[in-house]
Amino acid sequence: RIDREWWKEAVVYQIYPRSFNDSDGDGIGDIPGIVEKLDYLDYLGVDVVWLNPVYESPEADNGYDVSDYRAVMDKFGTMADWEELLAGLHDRDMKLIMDLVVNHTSDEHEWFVNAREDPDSEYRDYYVWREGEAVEAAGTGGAVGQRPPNDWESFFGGPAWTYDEGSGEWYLHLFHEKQPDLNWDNPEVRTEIFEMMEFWLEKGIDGFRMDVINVLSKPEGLPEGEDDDAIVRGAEQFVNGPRIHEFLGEMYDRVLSNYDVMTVGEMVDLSVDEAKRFIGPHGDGMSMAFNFDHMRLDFGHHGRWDQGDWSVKELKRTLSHWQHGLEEEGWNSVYMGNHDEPRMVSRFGHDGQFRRESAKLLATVLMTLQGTTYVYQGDEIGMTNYPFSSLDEVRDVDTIRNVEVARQQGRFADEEEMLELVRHRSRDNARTPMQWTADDEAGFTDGTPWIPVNPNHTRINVDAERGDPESVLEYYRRVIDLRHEHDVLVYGRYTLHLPDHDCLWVFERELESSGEEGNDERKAGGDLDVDTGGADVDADPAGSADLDGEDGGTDVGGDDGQGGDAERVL
Ligand code: ISL
Repeated sequence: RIDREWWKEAVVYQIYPRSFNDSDGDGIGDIPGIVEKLDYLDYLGVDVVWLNPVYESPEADNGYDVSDYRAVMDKFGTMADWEELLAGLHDRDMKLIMDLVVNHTSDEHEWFVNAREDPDSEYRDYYVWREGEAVEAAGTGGAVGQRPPNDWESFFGGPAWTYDEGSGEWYLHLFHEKQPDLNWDNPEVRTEIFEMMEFWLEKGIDGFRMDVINVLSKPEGLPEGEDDDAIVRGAEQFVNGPRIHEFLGEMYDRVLSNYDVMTVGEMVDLSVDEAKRFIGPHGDGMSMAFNFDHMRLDFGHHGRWDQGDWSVKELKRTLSHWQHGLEEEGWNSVYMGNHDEPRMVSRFGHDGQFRRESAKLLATVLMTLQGTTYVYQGDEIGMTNYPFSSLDEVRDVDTIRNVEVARQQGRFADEEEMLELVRHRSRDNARTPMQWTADDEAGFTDGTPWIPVNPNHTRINVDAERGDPESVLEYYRRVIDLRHEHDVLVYGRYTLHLPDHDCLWVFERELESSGEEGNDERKAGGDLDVDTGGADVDADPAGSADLDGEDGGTDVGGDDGQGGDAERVL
């Protein structure tokens, strides 16, 4: 029996508002700009929009440093604009999920401003403050200095602690120093966050994408890092920390369980077994999680800021591991790129001669695996990495900091080697403006964009793709439709064939008919040609050749000529 949920059947489209569409010519995308493109989203056929943070923020980390959770950032528009966006999506039968960034706030949030100014304030304990350790500062003739309270590192490079002159204590920040970590052990903090979530849920949103949600709980005593292979020093101490399930369980009981919403937790360093403690029947009520295993395949010896090789075999092994792992329990989030990763066609495909083909192939992977599918803006037209020729073109703090760390470690033979890494790894590859047209600035803005537009926008843009049956965009539309038409693509069991083959990734999806009344369109056959041995994946003859590709193997629907009542895809 199919355990149906609307969010399992959804195709989610991720919008990075800064880079989507600028309506007022200030060079920064905005909410009215998104509203202008609602018909485009409708045409694409997606069901849910995940909006990256649009809250008030000084933007040390492009909105992941929130200074007011209940206000929309001026540059992005007003609350009225946001309400228009929500209504516009709902009118078109689409849903909206918001980014929930609650591991940290901005240091300009009033809680932190109070906490820093007045150590006796009730807000002090909203954050994590500790005294440093006294040390003999080398070469200073015996003067005593201080080292941070422990050796944890920030994800953006350098120590996870910043010293506060005023109070003589240090505060914890797993990310930028302008992103102090909240103290989730404090019940007041939890209540504040839960009330804030209710504020947005009462406005009618349909769920949350939860930023780094599995690092909220820090162990008592904040022990030093022990694992030399950890993603950052100390990670094994705060990833899935001691009270994490208690906190998320409380969030579910007090808030989320009262609404019909979807939640997707972004979880660093997550394994299949750990995932089941967050999602599924034995979890904390969360719908699904983003894991990073396939995003780490191309890490090098020094981790993320080092380029390694990946292979198709490893990719299919990794994704198959998650497909099987969450088959009975839990639910996958299927994604191959987002605002923190390089462009998927450049990373897992080919962004030169075979760009179109590989973008379509990757779209096929996204739409035919089990799980909820996520499409990052621009991937639907096969946007590529940016050809950085100087660090001046980089805006991202993560890139700038980590390049600096690698430079200090003497890891670059020359500038070109550094730029080569940036061209592969920088988050800014995915943050260049959406390419709407071949015009100046790709039709993104009438002004000067906050980050350069990819020069290939003259070739790769929505205008050029729209209506061209060979285009990546039209392919996305068809394959999204196909997924919507066939339960087997959403719920069907996944079986991998030829696991050891170096370049073929062959898998099967299979679903027994649910046998429910009035559900005929979900059963086998439907309006599809049945098992004619090849180009029968699309009822629309004009489109079928394209979906099928050149190997003629795809086959959706049918009783397989054996009289069974099942849907099957190979
Ligand atoms: O891109 C990375 C930087 O090292 C990732 O490790 C990333 O920081 C991690 O995936 C968490 O990402 C999320 O939280 C960050 C924010 O910068 C990212 O944009 C967000 O997706 C801090 O809020």
